[in-house]
Amino acid sequence: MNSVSTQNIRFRNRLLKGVLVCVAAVAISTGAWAQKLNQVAFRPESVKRVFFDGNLQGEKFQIIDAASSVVFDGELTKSKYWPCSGTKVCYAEFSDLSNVGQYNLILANNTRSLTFDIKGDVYNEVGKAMMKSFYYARASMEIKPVFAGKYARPAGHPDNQVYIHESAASGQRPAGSVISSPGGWYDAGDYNKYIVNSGITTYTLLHLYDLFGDNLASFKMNIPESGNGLSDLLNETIYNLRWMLTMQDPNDGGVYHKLTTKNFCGMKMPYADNLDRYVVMKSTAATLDFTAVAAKSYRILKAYENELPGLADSCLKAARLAWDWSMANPKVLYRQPDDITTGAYKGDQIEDEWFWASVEMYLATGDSKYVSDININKTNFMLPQWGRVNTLGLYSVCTSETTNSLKELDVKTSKKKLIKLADHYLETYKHSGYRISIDKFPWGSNSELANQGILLMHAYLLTNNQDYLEAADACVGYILGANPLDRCFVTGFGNNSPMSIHDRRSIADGITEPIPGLLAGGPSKEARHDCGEDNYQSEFPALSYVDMECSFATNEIAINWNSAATFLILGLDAIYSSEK
Ligand code: 9MR
Repeated sequence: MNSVSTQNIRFRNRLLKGVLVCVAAVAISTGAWAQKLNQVAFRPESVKRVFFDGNLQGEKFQIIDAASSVVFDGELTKSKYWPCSGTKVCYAEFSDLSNVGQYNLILANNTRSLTFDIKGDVYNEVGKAMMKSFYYARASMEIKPVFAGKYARPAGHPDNQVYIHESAASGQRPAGSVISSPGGWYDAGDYNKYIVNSGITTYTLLHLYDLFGDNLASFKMNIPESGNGLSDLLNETIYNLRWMLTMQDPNDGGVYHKLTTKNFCGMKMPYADNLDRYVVMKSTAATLDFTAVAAKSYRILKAYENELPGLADSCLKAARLAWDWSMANPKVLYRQPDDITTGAYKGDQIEDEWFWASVEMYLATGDSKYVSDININKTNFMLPQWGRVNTLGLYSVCTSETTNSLKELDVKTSKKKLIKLADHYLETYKHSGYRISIDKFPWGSNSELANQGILLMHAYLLTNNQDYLEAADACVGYILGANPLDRCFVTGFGNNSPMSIHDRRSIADGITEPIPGLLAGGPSKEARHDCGEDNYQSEFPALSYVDMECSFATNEIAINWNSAATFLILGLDAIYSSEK
């Protein structure tokens, strides 16, 4: 920490007079050049930056604690243009300041002052709320006041009478016949349930537990299963896993791509949507994603045979059956039937699903037949997203306890590949005006960023290089408010978070505040027709966001997005806690 000189004390005394006035002014300042920072609180170990208008470059700043002592003095960096926002930005950095407390930051010219907190349990608090959001999204179950307070609601979508759609018809299950497929989470702002997206979501949460189980063993979040001896992270994830298992046709092992109404329902509460629901077409992508998740579940849940009798074995059995179906149907691509208009989650390229499933089957069984076609060296690994999943397999390989005995998968090369992918994002982070690893803004850009954070965190775990950890942590700062929109993207946190998310429950429940702990998709230029171009005030991708219910392109929520941010924030919490 910088030392406090006499000169600085004089400087502080001059500025202190203006502190209270400035703090009040800042609270109402929402101008384009207001400071941007994590609006919730920094963790003591976090990278701590406050971003300002580039014209302020080089200005001196001081940080004053609650006892009015100057605890840090520094200088704003040189300003730099960030093409994603079309703005020049500079920042105050005070990462070395690590004592818990409330502080004021004051600029030398006395034009700006702001308060911020450093709090030990802040990541745990936000991460827990983000994980709890999955409980609120449970289908087929009443959400009770004792667990949900004002967000309690009657059960919706029992899904015990689901029709086999024509596209999914088979000998034993002809079109129009009925199956039961209750439970699971609603995908997003809509009430449908999609295996592909459930796949990456469930894996992400299972993998979080896999890596940080010691820290998360006693994780509690007041849900019906709390206190049953298992971490609530597992309890909640298993709610969706059990639904996924019902999506497999036991007659042949194939897995339905989705369970859905024919069209999106109106903006109503779950119990008010009584449209018929169908399972639609078995696809290889869905079946392979299912295989990977079921195999990973087996590995994790076999330690809990007493608490969950038979579940791990059922998962392995289901995984084998799904694998066999995929071998017999290696490239059945999802094609949206003409009478269905809900989310497609389709892709034409499924080598990455094959990679992921192969690796997870190998790790679950030790049988090398599953990886005989794998060539790590020749595989082009991609940042994870629902349609790009090979790096999920790479995570499992690089962090598996059995890693040293893997002969078929070259673990050394696997680690090199992971680090190479992470280096791309680390470089972007280092050179970015906003000190952030994202420079492209697809639909769900906040989740893209959270997945970059997860990748960077893995690189840190493999190398112990603090640069990766810092870049991962910057992703949390951005999500909590250190972004050009001055927006904390998690509902219920910060002083400027989304109030009008595209989420049927939050729209229809008559409660002003949206369900807490939900990550808004974030800026993107991909589908700006949703609210009409005129509502988007900027052509710059990082500013292309609107807090309006109509904005499914930028203000929707989704389980895969929430799981990525949950991993990032709870993972960092675990790393920081264990480094103490
Ligand atoms: O997250 C999905 C995004 O990558 C796609 O570009 C987009 C259009 O196909 O769909 C997004 O997923 C939506 C899904 O199709 C239906 N439920 C809501 C999801 C989030 O918008």
